[in-house]
Amino acid sequence: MKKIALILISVVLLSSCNGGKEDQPLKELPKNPNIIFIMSDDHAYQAISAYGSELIQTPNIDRLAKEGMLFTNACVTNSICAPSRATILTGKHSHINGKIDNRFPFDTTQLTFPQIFQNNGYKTAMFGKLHFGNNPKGVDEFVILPGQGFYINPDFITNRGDTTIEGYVTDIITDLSIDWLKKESDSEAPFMMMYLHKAPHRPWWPRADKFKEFTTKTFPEPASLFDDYSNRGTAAKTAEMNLLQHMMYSHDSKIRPETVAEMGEAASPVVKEFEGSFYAPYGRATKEQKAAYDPVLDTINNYFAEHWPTMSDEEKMKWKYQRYMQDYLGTIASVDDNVGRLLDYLDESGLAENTIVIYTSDQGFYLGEHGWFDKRFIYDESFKTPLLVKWPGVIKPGTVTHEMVQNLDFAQTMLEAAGISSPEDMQGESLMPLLQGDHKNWTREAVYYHYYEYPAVHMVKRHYGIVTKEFKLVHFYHDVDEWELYDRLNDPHEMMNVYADPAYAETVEKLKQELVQIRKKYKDSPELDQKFIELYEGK
Ligand code: SGN
Ligand code: CA
Repeated sequence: MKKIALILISVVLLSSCNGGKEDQPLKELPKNPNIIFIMSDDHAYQAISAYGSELIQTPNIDRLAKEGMLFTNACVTNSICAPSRATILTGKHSHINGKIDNRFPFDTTQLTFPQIFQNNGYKTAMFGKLHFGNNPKGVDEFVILPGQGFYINPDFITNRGDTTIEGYVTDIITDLSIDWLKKESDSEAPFMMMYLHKAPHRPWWPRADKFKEFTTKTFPEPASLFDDYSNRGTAAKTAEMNLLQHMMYSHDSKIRPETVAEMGEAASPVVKEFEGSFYAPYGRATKEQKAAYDPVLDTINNYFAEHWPTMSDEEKMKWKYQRYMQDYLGTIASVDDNVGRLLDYLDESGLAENTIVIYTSDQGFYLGEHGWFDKRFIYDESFKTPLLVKWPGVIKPGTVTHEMVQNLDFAQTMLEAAGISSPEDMQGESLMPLLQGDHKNWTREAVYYHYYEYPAVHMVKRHYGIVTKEFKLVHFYHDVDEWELYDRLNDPHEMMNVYADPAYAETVEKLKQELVQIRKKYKDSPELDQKFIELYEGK
């Protein structure tokens, strides 16, 4: 608690334009800035110390906040991987770019922002996880993971064919990125590089040394770990992302299938799980790599075999939460180290001075809040996403902004920063006024959200909503017809749906009208909702 208070005080002291609408005189922008767009996969803001995390220190990611701007209300349009990436690439909502979920193909005839950079004389590259397609457009060079990719000795798709690289995925993606920067440093042209981590995506396999280090740690539990979803709707109650019920012992908590089998009848519900998948990541390791994981796996497995048969549900939940955090955060420790490596290279090479560095995630994630893992919901932990931006000479160091910004805005922001005009049909807003401290030119009051992937893994029902700094109005329109309203200022953990509370009747009325307007503005409609349901059902 004390740590958070100190961080917040220092952040407030450092930031003069925090909420206060004082404008700085606008400086002339540096010409042809380089851009490094860093995105990790499923990195919750609750796991970044610049956001006041009680779980982990991320000193390197924090450097971006110290030297630049931290956004406390950055969010996504659709909290799931491939749709988030499609929104970032096209600057359009899912219902317009067509990539509504992880299953539908991405229409590659669409214009994406890297193509625009390339057409305007930028050198471009992409390293790491894209999630879809095998030939991203607009990048001179790419080395990307097929689909989700692997943590250990991953396969890659490149412009020159497929390859497998021995080592740990987060280190490899960084090596590839730094090598490219070194190679490009003689070039006169500016660059736009996408440096995209697989980590901390499930199944969480840290590098062996981090695995060893993090399994000795104990983490504070979130207040809502044992949430019973009372005062919420059907969607929260029927989602399949509860640690106790849906997190898998073998796939997630790293109990060897043999350990589970040894427990015989007592473990029968556990045996029914998707146990074989333990060996999909681990099985890729070499003999030497396995030898580094094995002693830690032995300790975890011995503890499980001894204690699991007599554990209460409460004890199982607590144990699963600790195992989850140890592995999830262990993968993040590598992300932070590697971001540090990249920032050091920029400093040493002199590139830092004219390079914009952006750090974000494809969405947020639940770290046991509401008893959950995964994402998808419009509730804050998955709706919001980390966003930190450093731009020497333009962004005032140590600035914090609470404005509502979205991944929808990224393409237009990067293009404007580079002095390139954006296509008219992009739907975001450039964040340049915020980056430059020019608040009077930032007028957005609300953002729009729409999630589609249902029925599917984790069973989160379709919903759309409008979010302002004060309120969140949500409509679960498929399977059920339920509305939810959250008072973001008085109930920041979203434990109480006040939609039916008469005290909020006027707010509901007003927000419903605004929701109709914002859906119109972004060209979403009941007809499109229906079309996507039918497409999904194969009609
Ligand atoms: C996998 C995960 C799910 C996750 C989806 C989507 N299971 O199916 O837990 O919700 O990806 O994630 S696992 O087999 O990887 O453990 S997304 O980030 O790609 O949208
Ligand atoms: Ca993701």
